Amino acid sequence: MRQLVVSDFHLDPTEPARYRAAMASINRCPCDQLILAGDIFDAWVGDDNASPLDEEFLDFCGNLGADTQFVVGNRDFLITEEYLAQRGIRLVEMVAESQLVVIHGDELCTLDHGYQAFKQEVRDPTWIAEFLEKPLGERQQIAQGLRQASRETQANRAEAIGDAVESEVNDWMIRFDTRLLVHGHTHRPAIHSTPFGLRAVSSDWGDSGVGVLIDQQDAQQSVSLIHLAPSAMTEHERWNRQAGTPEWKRNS
Ligand SMILES: [Mn+2]
Repeated sequence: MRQLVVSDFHLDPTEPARYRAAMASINRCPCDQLILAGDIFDAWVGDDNASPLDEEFLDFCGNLGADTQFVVGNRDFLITEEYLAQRGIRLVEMVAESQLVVIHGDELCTLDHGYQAFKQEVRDPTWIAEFLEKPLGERQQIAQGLRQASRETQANRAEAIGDAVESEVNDWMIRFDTRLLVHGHTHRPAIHSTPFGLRAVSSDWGDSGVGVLIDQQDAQQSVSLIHLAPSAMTEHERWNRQAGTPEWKRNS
């Protein structure tokens, strides 16, 4: 069983070439299951605003392997379960399997107080219902304002504020009793060895990016960083663990 986790494409219909690059890149890494870990789209102001490119990309993902899953990010949390189901994709809050937990990753960035307060506000069902009732043009305008504000905040804040907080990582691994936590959001691809297991982070994307590949064989689990581009796939780092043992070993 090979599961590929990718995130943070930040796709935007004004850049059609990036959709093609994303699909060609994903095609480079055959897998049994694709997990889209959030911020696939740079903005999602309602399913009624989906572009033909958005639909083509989602149809492609939904037709890959079995049970493609979509974990929402902070940019595309308004995408709906019904809309994704029509494209063969299952919307999930997170992937929580015994051997693997996948989240978008913003949950771990608890030093980013401004963002966490904003998240609480916009995830409120009343806020969502009111927002979706607004005309499309107004929703697009609001989203554009929020993106601009987010760019300015990110440019002006300390590096550490946008990263995962170690104690949160530990808490998540203990809470889900997992040895492998995978996420995106921070745009800092790496595999970190932590006291409770591995934390693997996927990248954001330009024409290429870094995904996380989890390979589950009978008695062994492996995880690696996979650099994916339309023309090539390169494995960067691989860790293995024997079933029933807590310890990960780095192989390459
Ligand atoms: Mn994000």
